[in-house]
Amino acid sequence: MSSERNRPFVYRVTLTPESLAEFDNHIVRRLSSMRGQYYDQLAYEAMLAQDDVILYEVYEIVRPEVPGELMTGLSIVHPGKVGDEYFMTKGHFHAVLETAEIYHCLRGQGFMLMETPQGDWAIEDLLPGNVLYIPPYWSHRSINTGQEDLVTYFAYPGHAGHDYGTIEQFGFRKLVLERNGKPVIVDNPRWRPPEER
Ligand code: S6P
Ligand code: ZN
Repeated sequence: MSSERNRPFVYRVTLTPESLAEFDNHIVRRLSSMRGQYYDQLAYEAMLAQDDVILYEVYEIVRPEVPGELMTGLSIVHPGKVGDEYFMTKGHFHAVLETAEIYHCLRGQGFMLMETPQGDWAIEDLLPGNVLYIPPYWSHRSINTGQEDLVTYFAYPGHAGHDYGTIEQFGFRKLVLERNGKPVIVDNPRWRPPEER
């Protein structure tokens, strides 16, 4: 396959088993990989004791990790909650902060929560047809607030890399929780402004 990929190529994002088999990598993230990330730790431990459920999956077309290339693929966040906090991705900064990313929402409903190293934050809808442009410096986490899979197609520079450490330590500035059947945005008590870290 790799030699063919020095020429233009097509792949599909139709989500059929055949189309998913065209991706190079399939990453599966389970509840156990998110210890400390959900604010309700009792709910987290109780849920994990029952089952190490799959929270989200990523299908990647792998390209050389160099400027000029693009990493592309599908991110699929399953529906569900840990306590009253929706299933979400870990979230990350790009290791090379000066790199942007686009997400095109194909199915489902949810949000992208974003934050800069200075603590500025933003949230945008992920709804079918929406294309979200994430400029350089903004960390990002997808959150599924719906009843079905939240499916997004992403593209970002080949050399961007991932930095998960800051988010693991402090989380994002905001949490998205369910209240009376609806998503609400609240402050994350674990978050600290950069000058207090
Ligand atoms: C990579 C891009 C996506 C995420 C995926 C999973 O830059 O943003 O491919 O990797 O949505 O999220 P995370 O935070 O676990 O990498
Ligand atoms: Zn990214």
